[in-house]
Parts: sequence; structure tokens; C-alpha cells
Amino acid sequence: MTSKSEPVKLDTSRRDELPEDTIVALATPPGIGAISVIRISGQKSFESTDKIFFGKSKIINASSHTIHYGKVSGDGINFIDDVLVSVYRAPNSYTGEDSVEISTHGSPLISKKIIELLLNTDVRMAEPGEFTKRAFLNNRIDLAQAEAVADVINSRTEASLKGARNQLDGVLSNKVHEMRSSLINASSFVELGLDFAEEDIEFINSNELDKRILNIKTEIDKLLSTYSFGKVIRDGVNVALVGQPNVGKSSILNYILKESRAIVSKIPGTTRDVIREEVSIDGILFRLFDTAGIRFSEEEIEKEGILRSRQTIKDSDVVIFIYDVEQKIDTELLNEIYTLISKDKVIVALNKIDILPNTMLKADVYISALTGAGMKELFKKLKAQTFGNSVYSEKTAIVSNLRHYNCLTKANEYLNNARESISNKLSGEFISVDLRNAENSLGEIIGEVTTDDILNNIFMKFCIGK
Ligand SMILES: Nc1nc2c(ncn2[C@@H]2O[C@H](COP(=O)(O)OP(=O)(O)OP(=O)(O)O)[C@@H](O)[C@H]2O)c(=O)[nH]1
Ligand SMILES: [Mg+2]
Repeated sequence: MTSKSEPVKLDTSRRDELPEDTIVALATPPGIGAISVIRISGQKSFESTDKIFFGKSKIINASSHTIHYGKVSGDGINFIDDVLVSVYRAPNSYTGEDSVEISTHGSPLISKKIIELLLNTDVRMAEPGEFTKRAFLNNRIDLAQAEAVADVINSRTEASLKGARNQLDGVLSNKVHEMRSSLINASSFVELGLDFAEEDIEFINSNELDKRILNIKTEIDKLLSTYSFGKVIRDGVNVALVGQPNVGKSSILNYILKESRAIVSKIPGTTRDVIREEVSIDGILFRLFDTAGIRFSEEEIEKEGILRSRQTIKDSDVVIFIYDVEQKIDTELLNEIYTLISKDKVIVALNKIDILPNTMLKADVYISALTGAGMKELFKKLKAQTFGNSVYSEKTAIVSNLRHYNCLTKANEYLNNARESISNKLSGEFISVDLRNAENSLGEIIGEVTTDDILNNIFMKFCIGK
């Protein structure tokens, strides 16, 4: 049982202190490109731009969402480049502040010089994620949505992009808001009861209160159960190809990648280093690890390789244990694998069935890296392994972020405490504290409740310019 906890003190006034300074950063990747975009945001955006921009009219007089052609110069004589300036007036910009985007020719030298000029005006360099942080502070998006911005940028498969978009569109946030409102509603009755404790009036009876808390808990549990799926679509799946030497691990890797990535040879002990490659199967990112065949070896390099194979097994989400029709299954090795990773995460694959098609040997899948037989079945198994039976529509709220998962778990614990207090007929004060804490935990997800540490942790991981 978790001990009865003190309310967590959190800063709920994040939006009182809005940033005053104006920031600048390159928003496009550093390097040569067709164009580069420099982003400026803050109160002095227009004024500062006007100091270096020479066009038909002043940016400070421009209306929102207009584009202006002109030249950039430090002294009005020597021009650095001709540019397009896009103007966004508060609150209708990404950050919610007055913002400017300067599109230049895509030379790193040009953008560097323009940023230097701007830094000589009333502007400072942006910190990582600071534009998005401002969007959050100005209520343009909530915290879960801000985190989704990073996920959208980082997503490399269809599924991860969809998941991140779903979060950016506020599907998770709406769900959390909903649960939090129900909770606030329920706890307001308890608090009302505390205010009128002298008169002994009950504003909500214990059964009703417990029922409401249970309903919220059910919703939280539902969300928590999406995490394994959410994590898979966001981060991908680590799959280790493991087995004795020569069973065809590298051949299977090559077959899946459709290229001759790893050296294949009939000499056992070919692969020494762990080879890592990524592949998208039906929109899901699979990170494949081809490992050194595991056997007893005295040879230094091979021994190290085998050590690494074992570590890879520990770190993976799924292990494909491979053996082939020419040698018996190494049950000793398989049992060892079961000590490194849970049994239900292991797929046993029998390879080289082209040599012996009608085998009675036992396996989960029967494949041939040579002919490709059984590979579809292997992919099916892999997907089943990672998703279980979960089916989610695009409208379903999905948890894919560990921070959110932890907040939900915390909220759940507080609700458990509250229910226990109810069943033990403890005073409303105890119940109220736990309900408050649960509210705060849910609030942390969307940033209704937050600390500087939480914010720094999140935005530190962004790139500069986002
Ligand atoms: N007939 C047949 N031969 C295969 C198949 N898969 C692999 N081989 C052969 O088996 C031998 C070993 O293949 P590898 O892919 O190097 O095996 P490995 O498991 O990576 O071996 P190590 O790296 O030494 O642990 C090679 O000669 C392959 O051509 C298959 O499905 N059918
Ligand atoms: Mg190999």
C-alpha cells in the first residue's frame, strides 16, 4: 500500500509570467538547401526585422499573414541577400507572439550573417524547443501536444506519424481533460462536505463517490493498456536474430532488408559484431539486430561477439530464435534465452526448409532465407507479438510517452488510496488529499500543473529553432 501522501506542491501559474525577450533561430536544417528559414518570435520581432530589412514598406506596419520581398543589410548599403519576410501577428502565430519568418537562399553563410545582424538588435538566440515552449506558455497548445510536436518531427514511419499527429490533434489531451473534470467534480463534493463538517451534511454518499472514482480509474486503466502499443508505434520494436552459428541469421536479415547487408558464409562464426538495421514493415519500425552465433568458443573475438549477443537479447522486445533443418534444436541455448527474456517474447523459427520441406521439427514459423518461404508468416508473428490483440482506431487516445504513462500510474495510485479511505470510512480530508493529488497527476500530462523541471526536461530534447 502506498502511504497517505501530502499534496504535491506544484506551480499552477505558469502562464502568469510570459517571456518578454525576442528570440531568433534557424528553423531549417543547417547546411545547403534551396532555401533557409530564420524564425523570430517575441515583442520586438517586427522592430528588429525592420532594422535589417529593406523592402517597399516597414514590417511593423504589415498585416498578419502577409509576405514581403526585400533585401537584408546591416548598413543599408551592402546587401547580404534578397529575402521574403512572412509576418504573423499575435496571437495568430505558432508561438502566439508577434513572429517573423525570413526565407533566404539556402546558404549556411547567409543565414549565419542574418542571424548575427539580428543578434545585434534586441534579439537573443533561442534555446532548444523555445518556440514550442512559448506556444505552450501562450496557451496555443498544451503540454502533451507540445511533446507531440517533437514526435511528429522525429517520426519515421507511417504509424509513428499517425500516432504523433493524433496526440498533436489533442485526442489524448481531450481524454485527460475529460477524466480530470470528472475527478474535480467528484472531489468538489467531498470538499464541500469538509466545509460543512460541523453540520454533518453529506453532499455525496460513499457509494456514489466510490463509483465515480472507479469509473475514472477504469478510463485510466484503459489508457495505460494502450502504452505497449503506443510505445511500439512511437519508438519501434527491437528484434534480435539469435541462434547457433550458421543457422542463417544473417541470411534472414539480408532477406528482410532486401540487400546483402551482412556477410553470409558457410563457415560457422561469420558474424562477430552486432549488426543493427532498421526496416519498416506495414508502417511499423522494426530495428533488427543480427548477432554472433552462440556456441562455446575459446577465440577472443568470437567470445566477445557472443557476449554481445546475450546483451542484445536482454535489450530486445522480441527475439527470433533460429535453428535449421540440418541441426537439432539447441534446447540448452533456448532455455538460456528464456532466462534473459520472457518466454512469450521469443519466436522460434526453423530455417532452411527448402532443404527439407516436410519436416516434423517443431517451431512457431517455418522459413527459408533462400527462397523467402514462410517470411510473410514470420512478419505476421512479429506483428502479433508486438501488438497482441489490440485494435485501435485513429480516434482512440493512445499513450506513447513514458512521462504520461507515469503520471497516469501515479493518478491511479492516488485513486486507489482514496477508495481505500472510503472503504475504511476515513475522514473526508484523507479522501480529498488523494483526489487532489490524482487531479494534479492528470494535470501534469497536459501541463495544467507543471514545474520548471518538467518543462526543461521536455523542451531540452527539442532542436533549436523548433
Ligand atoms: N539452403 C539454404 N541455405 C541457407 C539458408 N539460410 C542460410 N543458408 C546458408 O547457411 C549458411 C550460413 O548462413 P548465415 O546467414 O551466414 O548464418 P548465420 O546464422 O548468420 O551464421 P553466423 O554468423 O556464423 O552465426 C550460408 O551458407 C547460407 O547461404 C536457407 O534458408 N536455405
Ligand atoms: Mg551471421
